[in-house]
Amino acid sequence: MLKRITLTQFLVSRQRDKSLINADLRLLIETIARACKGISTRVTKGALADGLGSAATKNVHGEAQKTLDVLSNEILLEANEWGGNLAALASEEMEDPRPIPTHYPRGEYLLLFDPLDGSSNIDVNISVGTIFSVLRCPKTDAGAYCDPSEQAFLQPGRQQVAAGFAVYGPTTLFVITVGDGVYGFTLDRETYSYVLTHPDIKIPEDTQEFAINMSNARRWEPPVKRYIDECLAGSDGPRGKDFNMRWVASMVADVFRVLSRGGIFMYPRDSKLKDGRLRLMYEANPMSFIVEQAGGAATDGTTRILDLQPSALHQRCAVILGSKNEVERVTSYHRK
Ligand code: AFP
Repeated sequence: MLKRITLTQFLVSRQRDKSLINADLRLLIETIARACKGISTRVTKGALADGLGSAATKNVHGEAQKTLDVLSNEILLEANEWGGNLAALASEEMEDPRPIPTHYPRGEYLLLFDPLDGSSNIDVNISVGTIFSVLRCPKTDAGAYCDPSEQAFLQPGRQQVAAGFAVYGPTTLFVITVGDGVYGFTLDRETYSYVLTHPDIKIPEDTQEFAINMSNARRWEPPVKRYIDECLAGSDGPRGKDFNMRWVASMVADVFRVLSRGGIFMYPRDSKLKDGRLRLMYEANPMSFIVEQAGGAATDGTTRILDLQPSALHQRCAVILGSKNEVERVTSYHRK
């Protein structure tokens, strides 16, 4: 039986043997992974823990019910504020970045996350997840860390030093990259440690599977409509092969499927969502870093997502990512 290695052993190897990460970044990733165990436990309890529903409900103690989004956000904030490796945190659930409290030491990294992505699927028992992205806090000319304001976060995705996501599904998976490929870990619920089960994930360059919310079809721009129509035409059409479709409406689940067996995931801009739906800083950027590290591609239709210069923390962008040859085809249609 192949001896499985744990997330900690994997990170120590990246720190000690490859000098790819330092102790602070290793602690950060381990802390996020541990927080995701806590979120996984709450998600898995579901209705048993009154974890569903909106914040308007009351739990058995008559306390104001918090949604899982808010709870997940709090779990990640509390886990990450004391480590001394972060200057600030930013979350989909918080309008402004949260500087590390002054009674804790600050460090060189900026952490961004979507604490519970796909949360509209919670009540219907479909996989959800957590997405995170790590940047370095810029320094002043004097070498001091900049004030971790929103401006400090507005770096293109190619500046990321690490990214990852958890999927709370039939198994709890933790997928990361620190710049030398993509590695997937499964939470062993007997030992409660993450075990490497998907080493060096690679996305097939071709696919016959697309993921898009078809209910938006009437709003798509011509290049997207052309691409999907050609997939739907199948073997009788210009592609000469049949295509399958999947749409979980949880980005973490759709992206993990693309990592596992290829595919193209699309949330394009359209006549209603003129900037797309997904958030650049803590959904598109981390997922694009991961997809590129697995040999795939990620654009907004015309530009590599990791090259987009952000202008606002919560800005949205179009996302077309996955099997390289398909993403390049869609991007070429946008350029014609
Ligand atoms: P929620 O977190 O509001 O459920 O949105 C999930 C998401 O941001 C992303 O995970 C999905 O890919 C996408 O939105 C689903 O969007 P549609 O509901 O429009 O299909």
